[in-house]
Amino acid sequence: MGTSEPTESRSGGIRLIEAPALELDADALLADFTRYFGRTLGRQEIFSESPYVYFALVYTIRDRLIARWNRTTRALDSSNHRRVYYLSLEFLMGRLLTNALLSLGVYEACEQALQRLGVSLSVVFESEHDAGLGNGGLGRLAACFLDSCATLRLPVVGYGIRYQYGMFRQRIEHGYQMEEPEPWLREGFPWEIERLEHAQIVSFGGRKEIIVDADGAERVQWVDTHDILAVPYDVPVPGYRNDFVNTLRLWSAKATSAFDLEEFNAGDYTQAVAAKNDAENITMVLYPNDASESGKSLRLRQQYFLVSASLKDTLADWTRRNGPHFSKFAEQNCYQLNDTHPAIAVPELMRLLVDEHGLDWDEAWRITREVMAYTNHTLLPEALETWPVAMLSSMLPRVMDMIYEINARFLDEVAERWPGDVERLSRMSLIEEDGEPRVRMAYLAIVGSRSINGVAELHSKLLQRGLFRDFAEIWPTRFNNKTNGVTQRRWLAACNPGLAELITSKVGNSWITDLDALSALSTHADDPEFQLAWRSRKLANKRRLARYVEAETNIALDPDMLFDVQVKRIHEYKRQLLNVLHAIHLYDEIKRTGASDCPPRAILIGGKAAPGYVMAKNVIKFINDVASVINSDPAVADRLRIVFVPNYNVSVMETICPAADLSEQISTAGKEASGTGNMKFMMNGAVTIGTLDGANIEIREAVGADNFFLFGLTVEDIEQLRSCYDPNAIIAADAAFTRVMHRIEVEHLGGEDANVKAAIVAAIRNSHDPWMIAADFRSFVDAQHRVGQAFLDLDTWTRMSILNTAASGRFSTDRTMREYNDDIWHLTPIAS
Ligand code: HTP
Repeated sequence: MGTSEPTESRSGGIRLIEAPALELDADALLADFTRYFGRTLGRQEIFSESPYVYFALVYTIRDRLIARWNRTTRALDSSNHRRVYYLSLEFLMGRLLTNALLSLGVYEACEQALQRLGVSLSVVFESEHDAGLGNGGLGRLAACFLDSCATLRLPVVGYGIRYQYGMFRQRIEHGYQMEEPEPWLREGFPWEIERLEHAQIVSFGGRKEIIVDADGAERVQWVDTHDILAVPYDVPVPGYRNDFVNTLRLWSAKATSAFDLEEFNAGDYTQAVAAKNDAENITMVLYPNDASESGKSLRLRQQYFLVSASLKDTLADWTRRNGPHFSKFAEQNCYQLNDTHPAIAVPELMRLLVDEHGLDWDEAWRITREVMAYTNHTLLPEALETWPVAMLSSMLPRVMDMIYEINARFLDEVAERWPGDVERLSRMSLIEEDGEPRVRMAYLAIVGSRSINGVAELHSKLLQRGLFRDFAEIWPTRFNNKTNGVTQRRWLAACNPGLAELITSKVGNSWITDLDALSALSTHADDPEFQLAWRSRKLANKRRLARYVEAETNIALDPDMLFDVQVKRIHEYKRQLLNVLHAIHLYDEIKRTGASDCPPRAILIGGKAAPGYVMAKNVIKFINDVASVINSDPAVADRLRIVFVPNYNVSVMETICPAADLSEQISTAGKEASGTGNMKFMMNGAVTIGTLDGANIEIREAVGADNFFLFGLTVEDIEQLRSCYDPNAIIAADAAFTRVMHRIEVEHLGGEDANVKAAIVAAIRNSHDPWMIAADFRSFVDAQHRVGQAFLDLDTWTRMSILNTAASGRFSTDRTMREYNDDIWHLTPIAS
């Protein structure tokens, strides 16, 4: 038993107090739970679905996390550990409760405690809103990184934005995507702690003024600014059973009281209130664009708001611990930029060091270049951010000065190395000059960083050969690869307890923190008894998914069908359309020949389209229209089903990925930087059908070519074919493809909306189709046929499934984070 007295300690002259330790057994949990439920929340009626049960449980758990959190913070504070700040506009955390229970090791105790009250823990989980502060892969990757860093005891702070509206909720109406706001904070977010004491001011607008300081030196000041208050909300990020808790700090925008007062004094009440709204707008909503830039000035404001508040926060922490001395700053700090979204950190750090902390340019630049590291996530041209110089100059005049100066000095360096190469200068300039001048944020990030990485081997190679070639030529050693991963705590242990328990019974539980341990499963891949158990877990997961799907869509799925799944953002390059063409092909085969050698198949597709992405929304409508024809045709009833799963998000994936037999990763080669859904599926024993793209290549290498269904053109094939690509000839030469097009064009399959149909047909038949759907049709259909044959042989299939899980060790973010740490961060894990 812990003592009931609070303990006192000191840190840098400040008195600290800590509440007595809390026990983790069912009795202690129950006592706290009932106190929170009955007293703090003032509730009596208890039932599993009650949001107050959820709240009381979170408070009970949070208390236990806070004790560990404080200890971690103190350990960090008491020594000058090197730290990493992960700057990201997105953290797609999903739900936090299951993860917290597993990390603390109180899952069973909680279950027991609640059982005594007649409450079911699994129902309580459903009360939690997803923290959907991200679009897709990029944001979820950041969340998995945090989980792994905490588990590895690495001092990494996540800095992000506390959007009031996260990713929109998707509803399907008559086959169309409808977007609804997601006010996930409305009932409160019980995990967070507001830390007003760490609020920062972020400035916009204004003008520059030259002043002469006390030493007679001229300095530039940024004055008459419009100031906004950045208020941090901290979310605990627990490591797995290691009493270590990192921080995710999310900033929320508030009007500054000074600003309000000024307006009030001027007697303009309504203006003051309007200004408050204006300020708070900054963190109102997440931009729902995945892999494309919005170009909106509010988005730039969000980026700068996050960056400025976070840098100021870290500098304040530094000076608090070290005084106003920066000679060791670069040794002890590192900022990892998650894509170019926070790239404005480069000139902002320069501004803060030079203007606010009085460093000279060279010293400030030495520091900046040492502490920044940049991760690129995509080669798609539409995702490469540029901001108009005019917009930056009026919104952030002093930051724009810094960019000009960085550029001038950088171009001098280039000119010195390649004298007279004017072409190269304009190619590499941070400012794109043709048309309206714009700042190239990726180049800014590269010039200001010591490390630049891609997210899978192929992607990193293509970056260095293509997009960033000039930069790789000057600074070859700065470029590196860090293949993405996913955390097995969420994506196997928590979401697939049945399989997790079976795995542990065979190979022990070390895989939870050492995923390579799964490789021991491969020796059991042919064991009939183990295969049977493996299949029974998969079947149970498929039943659970079938129940979910039926509740959401009214479509009944037979769990014995092959569950063929493609869930991800809807994007042309991901080729959901190719998937539908295969579905129509199967339909056509079954109708014409009976296709008696093919297993019954359920094709599940899910994902959100950016609200302004017309073609992606067309694809959703088309999928739904094709599905409604096929699903209502009695001739194929027990053979083929197509489901569009609405509102795909983190929690939905937790039900989907344990139940998948087949994982579709069918992007046009060279377009998907990595993919991470592919890894979640593999870990849960799905077999992949995929192109040689992104991390698929590494997945195939890990599991072996025999356990992966490869199809499609390679990056090189695609480059070659592009100039002579003739989809109409491809269709005409392939009888099956011709029949598929006939079903669409002549029989109007999926053609309820004529405009949608026309757009879809035009895309497939377009000889400039960047995604080359028609080029891969035949090879995809053939590979899918091989999938069907393999699935009919249950033993073969189960073996492949086991081997996929067994080979997934490399795709843990624990490995990814170790690589970041070994090559870029160089952090020392904090001792327990
Ligand atoms: C992307 C890519 C995807 C990656 C993911 C995480 C873009 N973030 N932004 N991501 O589309 O392939 O897996 O790196």
